[in-house]
Amino acid sequence: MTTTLRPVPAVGAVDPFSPEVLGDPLPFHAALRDAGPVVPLSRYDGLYGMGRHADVHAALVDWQRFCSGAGVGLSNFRREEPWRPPSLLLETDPPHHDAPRHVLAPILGPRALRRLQGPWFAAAEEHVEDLLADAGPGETVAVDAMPALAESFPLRVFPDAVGIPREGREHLLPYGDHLFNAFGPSNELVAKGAPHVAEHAAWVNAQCRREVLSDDGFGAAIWAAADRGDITGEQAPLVVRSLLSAGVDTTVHGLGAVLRALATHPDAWARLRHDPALARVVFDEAIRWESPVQTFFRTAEVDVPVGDTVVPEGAKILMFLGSANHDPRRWTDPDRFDLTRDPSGHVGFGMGLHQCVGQHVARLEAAALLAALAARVERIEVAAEPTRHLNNTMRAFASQPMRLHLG
Ligand code: HEM
Ligand code: OVM
Repeated sequence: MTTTLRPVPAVGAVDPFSPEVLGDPLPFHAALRDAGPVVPLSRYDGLYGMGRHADVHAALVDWQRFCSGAGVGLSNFRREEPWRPPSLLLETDPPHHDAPRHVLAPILGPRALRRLQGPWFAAAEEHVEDLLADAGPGETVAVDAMPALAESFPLRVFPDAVGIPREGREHLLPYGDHLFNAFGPSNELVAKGAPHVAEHAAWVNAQCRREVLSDDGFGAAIWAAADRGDITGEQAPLVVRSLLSAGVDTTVHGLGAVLRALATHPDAWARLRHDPALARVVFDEAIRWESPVQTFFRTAEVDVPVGDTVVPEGAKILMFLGSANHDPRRWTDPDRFDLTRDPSGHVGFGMGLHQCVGQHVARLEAAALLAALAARVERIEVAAEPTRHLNNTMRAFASQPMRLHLG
């Protein structure tokens, strides 16, 4: 038998979780896509990476061969102890995935969310009024859009909708930040969060108990499903935990993305102001463009041939969602934020069985906040370059100084 030793392309030797790549991922993504449909990433033992849209899409819908049950981070749960009990949604395969997904999907679906539309649009108006205080038409208000809008608005509406108490909500963002770091390798970003995880996790876990939750939120609806026998009483708190894990930081940086897009594309802001129904396309194109969730891993259930490579059974494969969303093989002028394109088919919310079950919640938050801003703000101007917050999984902002010109 002859074995062909193919040289690892140079890009394969780069650490995708280094501060350099996390801070500026597009050049790495381009090299990865050009190196082939699947590329060994030699910095991590036995790891492969996929960066082209067609291959990432195909792998995400092929849950039989690219499984999630061994974890969707670098760590293989079949060999290593997970840092927390695995998610019943994200980190499972059928048949275990089925019941939790069937329970959660209608609770977060468009029909159920209609109840929140009025209250969230009103909350967004109040939020923007508070921010603009008594500034009038023609005046300008300087804000850092991250704390003032992207963080504070989701934190104002989402925990209430889940039904958790006010006390202790400051644990939510650091818990999510650590969780999303922990999908990556145990580098300095993980080490920085480690001393405080236990505290944050203990608080988050305590909020998942039925006695703690209000009787009209997503949390109560999950417990009602346990009463009906659709999931067990042991599963219910872990399903609530999925909301508190996946529902906060993601929307913060999703809103950060859309605010960045609108501040740097005044024509898009003008179009949105004239046609508020554009909010949905604006948000989805911003999710494609920025891809706030950059990566998730899968594990090969069997030997999987991809191009002229065989990904061996048990190997981890890193799916570069952000790269797929910028693949010129799929998108025209992919790095451009462009409202005239149809962003559907982007993988910023994933694809297939695990596609984001909370995406309607994220879209409603964005629609509410953008409508409230559009009603008062004529022009958004970048006041200074944004600063990044590095995370092993998320493309995140620390700050976005802006000037809001009131109309
Ligand atoms: C799954 C992104 C908001 C809850 C996912 C996945 C992605 C994603 C990429 C797929 C993971 C995979 O395939 O392994 C995002 C982004 C968001 C967002 C970019 C905001 C802009 C939310 C919100 C919630 C949520 C608001 C909760 C209300 C979940 C859950 C899953 C998930 C529970 C796992 C679903 C499953 O495995 O069946 N999300 N998400 N997400 N998301 Fe989101
Ligand atoms: C979960 C979970 C956690 C993080 C992310 C996510 C993006 C889901 O605990 O189910 O989806």
